[in-house]
Amino acid sequence: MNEGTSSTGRSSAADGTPIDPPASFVARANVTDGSLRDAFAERWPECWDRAADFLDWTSPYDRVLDAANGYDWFAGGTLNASYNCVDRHVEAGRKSHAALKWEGCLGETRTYTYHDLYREVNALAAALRARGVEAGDVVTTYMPVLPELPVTMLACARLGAVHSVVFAGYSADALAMRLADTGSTCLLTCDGYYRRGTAHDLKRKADNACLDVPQSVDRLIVDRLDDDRTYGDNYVEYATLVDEYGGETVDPVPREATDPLFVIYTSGTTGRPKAVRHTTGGYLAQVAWTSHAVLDLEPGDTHLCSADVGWITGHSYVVYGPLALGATTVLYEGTPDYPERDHLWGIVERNAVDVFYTAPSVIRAFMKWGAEYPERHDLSSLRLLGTVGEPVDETTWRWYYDHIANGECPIVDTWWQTETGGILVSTLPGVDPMRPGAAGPPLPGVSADVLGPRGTSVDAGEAGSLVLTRPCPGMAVGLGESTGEAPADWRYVTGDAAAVGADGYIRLLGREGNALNVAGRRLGTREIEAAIVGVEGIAEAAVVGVEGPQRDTALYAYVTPQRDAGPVSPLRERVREAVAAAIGGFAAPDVVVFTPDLPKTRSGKVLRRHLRRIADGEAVSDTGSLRNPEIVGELESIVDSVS
Ligand code: 6R9
Repeated sequence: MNEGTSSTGRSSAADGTPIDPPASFVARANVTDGSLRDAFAERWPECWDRAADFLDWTSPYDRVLDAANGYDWFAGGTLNASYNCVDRHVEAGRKSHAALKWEGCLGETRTYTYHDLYREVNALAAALRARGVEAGDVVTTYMPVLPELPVTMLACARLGAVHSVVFAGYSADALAMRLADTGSTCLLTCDGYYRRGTAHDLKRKADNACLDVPQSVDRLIVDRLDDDRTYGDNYVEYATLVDEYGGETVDPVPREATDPLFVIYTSGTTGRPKAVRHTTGGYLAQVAWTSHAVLDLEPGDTHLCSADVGWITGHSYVVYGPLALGATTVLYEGTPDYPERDHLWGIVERNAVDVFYTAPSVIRAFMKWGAEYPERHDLSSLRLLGTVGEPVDETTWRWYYDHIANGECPIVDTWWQTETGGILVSTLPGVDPMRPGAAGPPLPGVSADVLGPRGTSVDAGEAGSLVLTRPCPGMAVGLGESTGEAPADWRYVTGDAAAVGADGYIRLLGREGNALNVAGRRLGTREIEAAIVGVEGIAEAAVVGVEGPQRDTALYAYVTPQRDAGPVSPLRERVREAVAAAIGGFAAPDVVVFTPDLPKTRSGKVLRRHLRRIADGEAVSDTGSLRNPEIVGELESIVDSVS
């Protein structure tokens, strides 16, 4: 199926030359105006009204950007996100169109039309209101990818409550920290979930987390496992409430554009995750606009974003972006290779998916398993493919283009962060040529620069630090800073290393500081280290990410046991368990290296770049600044023997 069927220049990029978007795509793309970047630049910041136009406002905003009071986008305007994602599509006569399609881990399917979604969001909002939830309150969710999760997010938005979605892979401790930090007094969770066909308990983790927080928490529970378990007095069943309040409607509460829509925690540079707050107007405008301009979604399209709703990618491009535009969003609960390695492609075929958005690590896994799995399926419904979360190496890009795009769909390599809310760097798929390995130019209205150590722009092609030089509507509250006159001197240091080519395309080179991206998930090395040094018998730990040949990242933990700790082999498991307990199993290090010492400067700073090189098998030459240079040779031989 994939051989010789296309004349769209499948192999033309072998030498790094750009690939034009296929003409068949351009002919029907949402954005085909090549002068859009210039047009936005001339009218900045007013240009962002184009994004706001994708929303229905209860009352119009006074100004696109008010820099006097921090950075208030669409100040004075009011709107409701639930109205924008649900009601207006029902009112426009699209009530019988599918809003959500869900595929469960056991092969179950559920479809919610926009009308079904309207009913359930209203019923749950009525139930939450009756339980005391008001505008501004924080409601926490802790569940896997079930339809009840977006329903809850939208029910919160309807009331003006702020949601805090906690990824179900996080541990009880991680949930407790988030509950305590927001002071949230309402939690929606589920009894458990299936992974690779096996049931896992979630309620026990939720119970433990609630025991660990000062406030009392009202708990609602979804029955996912459908077993005989009873939940006890602390829980009310989601289904019972939705039944009881079925048929009730709740008027969407108008929110200021600058009011928070949700809070999400992400790894920062410290040992503790940080709370990132996103606004109702600016965030929703940015995700709706980028879903239109970059993901090319239209009402009636079916979109599959493989991210878990618990991450920002799921918030923006499983839930808010596609639903704001009236598209159909496909949620899948499982893993790409269960029950078989063609599982995702089966979902694409069964749902005639138009746009597919995933992480490079997922594509690399498919590449390893082989082209026979996608070849089992008719993928001809696909129109556009996207990647996010990590750099894509050229080999992976080309495999995606040849075997999934069949040379007929453009690929957008989209760069953005939890903090930016939506995509900021990408090609416009109907306008810009693709350059495998480079994400693309900044989107219209977005300004970025790559700075060297002295804070000045580096030459084309040189590596430096990626800095955003203008704020965007989707950015988190309080992001960046102004050194002089705002917004002209506004800067946000992204923490990513990058280089810009003479063509203006940004090539991402990886994280600079203590945050890592492993399989598309953001992890803080400081958080992992904090968990490891909590293990009895361990004195010190340093965690680094090491890039593999295809730009996938492996986690190495260098661990120094206390002198009297005894044999180290039992410690290895304890290290992994401690990380699983503090954060979640997905954050456990791939390699644990025990060492009598860590390479340190005279002032006692651990030199992580040496540790990275050692893990990479590269020679460390610049040991001059070390207090203990002899440890380098020792570590090289230890790593040699464990990895
Ligand atoms: C959306 C998301 C953000 C970090 C970011 C960068 C990396 C994201 C990328 C990319 C290269 C891309 N990243 N997109 N690197 N190319 N297209 O992933 O948010 O979890 O906060 O991670 O992911 O390092 O700084 P988040």
